[in-house]
Amino acid sequence: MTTTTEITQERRLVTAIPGPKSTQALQRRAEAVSGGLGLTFPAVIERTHDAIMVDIDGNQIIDMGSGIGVTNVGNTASRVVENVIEQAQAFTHTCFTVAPYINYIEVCEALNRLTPGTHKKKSMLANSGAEAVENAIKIARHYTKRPAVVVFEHAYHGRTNLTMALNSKNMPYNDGFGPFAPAVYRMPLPYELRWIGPKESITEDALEMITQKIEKEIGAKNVAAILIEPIQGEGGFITPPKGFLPGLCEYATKNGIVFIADEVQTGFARTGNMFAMEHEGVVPDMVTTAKGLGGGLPIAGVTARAEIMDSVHAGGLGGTFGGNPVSCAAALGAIATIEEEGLIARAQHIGQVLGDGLRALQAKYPVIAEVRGRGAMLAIEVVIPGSKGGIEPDAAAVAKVLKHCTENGVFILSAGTYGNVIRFLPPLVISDALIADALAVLDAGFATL
Ligand code: PLZ
Repeated sequence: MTTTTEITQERRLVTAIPGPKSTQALQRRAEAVSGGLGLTFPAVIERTHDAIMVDIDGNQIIDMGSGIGVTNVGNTASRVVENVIEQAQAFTHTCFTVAPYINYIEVCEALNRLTPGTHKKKSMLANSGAEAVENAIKIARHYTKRPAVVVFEHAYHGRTNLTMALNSKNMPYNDGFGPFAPAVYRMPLPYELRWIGPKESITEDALEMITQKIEKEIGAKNVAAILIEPIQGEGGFITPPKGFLPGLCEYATKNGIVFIADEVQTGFARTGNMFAMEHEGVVPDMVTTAKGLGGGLPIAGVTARAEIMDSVHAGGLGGTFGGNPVSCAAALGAIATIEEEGLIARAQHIGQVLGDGLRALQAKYPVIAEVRGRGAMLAIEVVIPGSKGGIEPDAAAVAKVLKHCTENGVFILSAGTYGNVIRFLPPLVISDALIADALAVLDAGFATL
């Protein structure tokens, strides 16, 4: 078998998608795997490198999703792979709270250094984004001795019981899985395209509405945490208007509320900064990370002001696998790749190249109402032109365009509360040529509508 680094960075179809081998494997999947799991791309993957995935039929597929914003450093990035092999040969597990090891400490040091703010920080590690968010809320409640948590419309935070309570979308995440955890309050989000009030004063009006609701419906002194994604991921890359995140952070600080940034999808160079809160100079009290941190291996982090993290008694936080040494080795490889390969600048470059391409499509196809996002986290929202307000969501059109992309070997994800958003999360090492090729396929997809 060829090594992954020998995979040429080009799209190449040798069968239909799915090909015969994938079709057979997907039949086995249907027999063996729970029907509760979704399927976005119907091809079974065998090898990957940088921005190309190769399926078991030998098709080379352009990766515009990075496993939902995980392989920011590229698929099978060399520093990640080498670190994983070396660590697996040394040892694979002790449980950090039983017998510690150095790379867990090094990942915490890196998170403390890289997350926004120069104050004294401390971290803990977990296995998934949802687990990081659960821990963040546990810690914020313990520190403030307050119960309430404030979240936002269109938010997504995970699939565990507490994080389902934080989600804003019923189908498919929450439906039939309740009852959910209490003391969660959902606030309006300034979603510019769909905001009913005047757009000129959206930031001020949204902040006024939210702070009033907090005061009247909960009481600020009962709020442990305000939790927000700086750009909403599953919600459709909704990017709050300028001044909103700083205003919210300021309100939290004034009221002794822990301001938590869920940077699970936005973190690790994705948006053209190491963390998305940096775009407006916001310094959250606490940051949750996962996805891009591990460069493909499961790991998550909670990083916060030292006094918040240390407010918990010893033994109050933990878990068997959290910060597994192999995942920590991968994380150190991913972080080194971001810093040594200049991937923050690459994300900004992708934002320009891909953004220009998407804006050109918007000019050509009136169904594209908006191009939004930052850096290499961009999305387009698809609507029915001439519908009520001109913004009626068109999820069927998105499904049709993405079907075309799939059949032509380009993997692209949808998103959005209304399922009408196409989101782009390419590995940050993707070449301009592959971006251009993916855009051409997308263009042809829109032409089929
Ligand atoms: N917070 C902001 O984006 C995960 C979900 C995929 P886990 N988003 C992808 C799916 O269908 O389950 C996410 C996120 C933000 C938290 C999470 C949860 O991260 O690692 O999936 O638990």
